[in-house]
Amino acid sequence: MRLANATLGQLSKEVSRFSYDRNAQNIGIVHFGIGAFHRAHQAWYTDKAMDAGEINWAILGVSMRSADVANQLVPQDGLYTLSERSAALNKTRLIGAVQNVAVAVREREYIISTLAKSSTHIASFTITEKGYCRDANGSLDVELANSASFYPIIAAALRRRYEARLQGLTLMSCDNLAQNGIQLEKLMLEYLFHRDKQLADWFTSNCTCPSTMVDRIVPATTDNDRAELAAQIGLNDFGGVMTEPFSQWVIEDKFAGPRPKWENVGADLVADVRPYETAKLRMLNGAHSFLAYCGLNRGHTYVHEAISDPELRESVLKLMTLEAAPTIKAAAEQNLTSYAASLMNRFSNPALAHRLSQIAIDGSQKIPQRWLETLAYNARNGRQCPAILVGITAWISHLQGANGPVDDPRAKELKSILEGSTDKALALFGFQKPMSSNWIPSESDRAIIATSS
Ligand code: NAI
Ligand code: CS2
Repeated sequence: MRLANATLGQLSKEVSRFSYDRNAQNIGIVHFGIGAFHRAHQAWYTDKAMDAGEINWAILGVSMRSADVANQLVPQDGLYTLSERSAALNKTRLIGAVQNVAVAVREREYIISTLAKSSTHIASFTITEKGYCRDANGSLDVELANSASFYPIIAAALRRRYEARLQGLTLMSCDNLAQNGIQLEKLMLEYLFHRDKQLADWFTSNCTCPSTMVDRIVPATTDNDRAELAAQIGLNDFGGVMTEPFSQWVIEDKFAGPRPKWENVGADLVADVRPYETAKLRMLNGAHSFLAYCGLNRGHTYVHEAISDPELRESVLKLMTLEAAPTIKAAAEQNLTSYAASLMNRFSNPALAHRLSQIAIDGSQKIPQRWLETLAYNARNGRQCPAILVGITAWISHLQGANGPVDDPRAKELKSILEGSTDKALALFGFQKPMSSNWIPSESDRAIIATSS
């Protein structure tokens, strides 16, 4: 039997559940990219906020590329479960925050009209780094944006809100981009200048794009996960997500209108997100990408396997503490040494089957903010980054097919450039610094490189 409103009586009593009345909740948020992460992070916070008394913050999820998640959740009345897993924990909660899921290619008008309602205040995004349609210089690729992106949908909804003299929208990126709100605002304005100049001024004065730092490790759910989950909860849940106990959400407090009181359920509303996002992107995500490319090259499948490889472990610690941490202007309450130690523990979680191949996807969209910012900062200060250089070597062998087909929007471009020249490849990202001229790999670097080439 499948999880749905009608079968909740069969759901195991071990599964914790919300107590608010879903039928009394209007949609207040339209979320683009309703993948695993949104369901395990923002929707989880919003579910808790509604359980704490917030009203009219139900979520309409939008899938831009396929009907998969709609097929998972719509027959389940939007219901799914979230399982927090570690060596000592397996805790499952029923989530009711997602009211419906729409597929952009066939429900465009429904999505636009929902965004244009006075009761909708926030459009949020987890559409992957490539979903923002940026070119190599970080500007909008207008042709790509006009093809199958969220930009035309948002522009059409903003036009209706403008003509109806409604309040503007808050556009909130929850993707792993540096200064994600600033980038989204810049790109949205570039689109409006092309598409609807008059609206550009209204957008600037009436809409906001807060930056966020989002952190929760959420591997793609596998069929095996779903089978284990069914046995555990007593129903089939095709939309279930698996994650770690840890979660963090730091949000710039800059909203065009109302928002849920996420601060009452564990999120942090701050004036400046930068210290948190820089630490997270350069330390956690920088280490993740290192483990992905070097771990795959050394025959590992999962993060927890790669982090227990002594040579990789040593290099990851160096990358986080000696290369990334010195580039971060930490906030008073941040302790980057204990942050690195906590990351090592999180990476070691044996209950999360986090595939290195999932992290290896879209490296061209990830490496700039995860490694190149660190590299450039240290190069300006006369310091080397041997661990990152080892990572780049492994990434290059990945791009040349060492681990099978390469899933990256710029795979062809990079592969054609890769005649063994690291600098040429990095120049693609506008990264011109000479970086490997006098680098002498250490013994353990050489060991890792040997398995990477
Ligand atoms: P997912 O694969 O489950 O979902 C990706 C979503 O993005 C899907 O809805 C897909 O349709 C959409 N998408 C993919 N390419 C797109 C494009 N070119 N244009 C528009 N939409 C597109 O992945 P997941 O786990 O939900 O992660 C999504 C994003 O969330 C990541 O790329 C990252 O930026 C962020 N994130 C993920 C975390 C995780 O551990 N999974 C943790 C922190 C952030
Ligand atoms: C991972 C991230 O797939 C990847 O690129 O590095 O999704 C990572 O799991 C999250 O940023 C953790 O918060």
